[in-house]
Amino acid sequence: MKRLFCILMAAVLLLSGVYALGEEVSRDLTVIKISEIMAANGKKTLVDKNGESSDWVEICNTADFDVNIGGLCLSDGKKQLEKFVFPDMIIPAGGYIVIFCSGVESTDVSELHASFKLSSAGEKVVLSFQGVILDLVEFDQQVKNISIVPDEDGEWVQTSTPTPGSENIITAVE
Ligand SMILES: [Ca+2]
Ligand SMILES: [Ca+2]
Repeated sequence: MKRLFCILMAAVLLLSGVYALGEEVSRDLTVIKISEIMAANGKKTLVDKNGESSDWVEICNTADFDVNIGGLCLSDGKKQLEKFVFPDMIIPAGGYIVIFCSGVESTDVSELHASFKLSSAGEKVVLSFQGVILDLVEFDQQVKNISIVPDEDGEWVQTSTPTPGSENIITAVE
């Protein structure tokens, strides 16, 4: 009887462990936002693994829980939303990731590259999931080595302190 109890307890513990593991990573993609864009990267800020100063987009998990962003899509327009599809990967609570818009796609999570480029003359950045737009930023002519970020009211402004992969800092552009 005691042995049976032990087996039952082990099964309960195992099952609750599995449940907890499954529960840890959210699939609520609405908490993922576009947090920074640099469409005129001039090597001063960030270079990719090929040594190129590819433009980049930063996205942020605004929630206090981890999110698996697999299937989330990034594009430079509304006509074709699924230009880049994120692989299964987790953005920790409050975390940031960078996607290079180099034109040569790579879904290797160590360095993500989208198949499209951003025009420094102005374009859109669109985040979507299964055809539903979750976030969209439209920008006009960009200045070299200056990124754009949302201010506290959600208005997109220039900053002379780009922060790819980390919390934004807004400093005046001279
Ligand atoms: Ca483009
Ligand atoms: Ca940033």
